[in-house]
Amino acid sequence: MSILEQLNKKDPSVMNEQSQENPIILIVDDTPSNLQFLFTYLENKNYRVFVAQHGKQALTISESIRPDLILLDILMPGLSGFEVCQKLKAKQETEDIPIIFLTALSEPSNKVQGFESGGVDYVTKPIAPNELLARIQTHLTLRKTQRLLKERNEKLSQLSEELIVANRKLEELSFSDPLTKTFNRRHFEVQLNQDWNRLVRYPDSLSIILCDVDYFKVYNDTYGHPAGDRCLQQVAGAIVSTVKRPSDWVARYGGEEFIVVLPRTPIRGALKIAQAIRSQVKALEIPHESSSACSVVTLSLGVASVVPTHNTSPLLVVKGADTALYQAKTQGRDRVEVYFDELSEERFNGSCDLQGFNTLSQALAENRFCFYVQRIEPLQAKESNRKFEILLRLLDRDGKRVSASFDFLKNAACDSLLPKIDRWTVEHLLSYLSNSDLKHWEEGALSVNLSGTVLADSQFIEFLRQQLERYNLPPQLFCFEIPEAAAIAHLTQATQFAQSLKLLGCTVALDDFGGNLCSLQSLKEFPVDFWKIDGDLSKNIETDIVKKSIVEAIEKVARTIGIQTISKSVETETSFEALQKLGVNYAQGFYISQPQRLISN
Ligand code: GH3
Ligand code: MG
Repeated sequence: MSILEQLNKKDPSVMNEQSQENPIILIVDDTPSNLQFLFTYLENKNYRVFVAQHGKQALTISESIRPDLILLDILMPGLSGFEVCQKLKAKQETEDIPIIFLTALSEPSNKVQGFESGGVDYVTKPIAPNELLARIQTHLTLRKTQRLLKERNEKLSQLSEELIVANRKLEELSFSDPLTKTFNRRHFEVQLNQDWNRLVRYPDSLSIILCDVDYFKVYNDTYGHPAGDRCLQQVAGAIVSTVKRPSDWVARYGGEEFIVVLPRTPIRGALKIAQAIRSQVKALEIPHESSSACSVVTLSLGVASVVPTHNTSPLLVVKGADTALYQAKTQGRDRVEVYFDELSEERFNGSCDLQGFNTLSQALAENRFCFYVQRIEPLQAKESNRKFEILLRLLDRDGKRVSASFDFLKNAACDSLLPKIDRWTVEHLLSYLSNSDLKHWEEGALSVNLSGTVLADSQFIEFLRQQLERYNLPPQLFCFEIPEAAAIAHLTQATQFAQSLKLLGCTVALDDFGGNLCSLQSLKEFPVDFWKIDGDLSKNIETDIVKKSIVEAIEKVARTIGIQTISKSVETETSFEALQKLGVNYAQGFYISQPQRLISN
């Protein structure tokens, strides 16, 4: 057996005794006595030692056992130590093994050559064992440190890559809508304000297109929610591909509403783009068999344009586009309408506080409403059934009720938002009731407020019928309240609307009745079941002789024509008793009960 075989033939039991942590050293020397001496010396120092007698062997063993350090003789038959070193350094697997040259050559030029070929140190023969040991230990420690550093660097660069990816994701999340990858509602506001401020400086016009998918709710009902999601993605894709300028952008404004913002684009350009978007979406040919507008998915679009100024808010132009969109909807859908009227704060102030408009449209997009319920108490013995009025309240983003001082219905007396609120109310209330015990509610027990704008919504009655059917609820449960002022302003429409509600099986009340005394004459033939007497008439009725006479007159006419009366805002016992004496059928107000939260959603 050669010395090499003898020395490298490790007894497994001996190897196991040696800690696997102990460093491995490979000794390469063509002189057997040198090998034997160094082998014994280093093994006694607890290293795991292997030997090679020439360069080729050294390369083979290095590749298989990957030593932690190599002691390499220079002058050997075949490959010299320098050549072996270069070959080891040229391979990725062995390049970082520290190599200490062992030789009798002591010329400085030999040492330089040794370092140039990749060695880390140089020990001259005859070898002083202590010196060799010190050098071995130093280089092993250095190597260990370098390895740790390398590992840490690798980990660090991996972490920083992960961080970059995570940051990108976070950015995308905070900027974009996950479903359609367009900007989200939050970013829409930030970006719109930025564009607005930039255009104030030029100045130049800014146009907005609001796009709403027609009959999307029934699309979901027909094809399922996942198909609805895919449809929204396709529609978003078509909109994005139509707007080409780098400064143009698209955001998801609500569930199935998109907003296109076109800086430095006047109304004519915006109209062309809106028409192109409408055609592109139609060209997708997404079947929509339940749409009354077309056999494929279509959009209604509203366009508005304005030259931004310091004194105006960007919400003005959104409001204009929303008004135009509303027109597009009411005129049959699948069309583009433009808001041509002047866009000024004064114009909208009377009907809609812009801040309120924004608050409300966001709340709608995020379903931030809840229901309260207030009792309506019978005043006369013959009236036995209790009634309740459903009141809609706005919630902030933390789910807390927005203070009562923010009367969102008055703030947002905007034609374009109120129909959406009416539908939201019907759908969510019916959905809630379908999961509750109907024993609590008697016939006609639940009064639900509708806005005046509902009178112009030709689809509302059909929508209500579908919802009643969907949630399997008896129409007789509901009494819908229509504001008196809207009924007077649109008497013919209001009459038809009330008749349709009654045909469905619901009852109807006129809200705030008597606020305008002319109404008595005009509304006496209006087909409703209840007059809800204006709350102002109940206040101090016990002492105010004029109010008393008005309510008495209303009550008499009502009784004559078979309509029942409900007094609102009854706050004291004395008013309650006075109304009872006057023959009013029901009373509602803080004296009877405070509104209670009905639903938490
Ligand atoms: P209109 O023609 O008047 O616009 O009626 P519409 O049914 O399109 O509008 P409505 O506001 O009554 O209903 C919008 C529907 O959009 C209700 C909601 O379920 C659906 N929707 C909102 N967001 C998503 C969504 O992310 N995915 C899906 N599939 N549907 C959504
Ligand atoms: Mg829609």
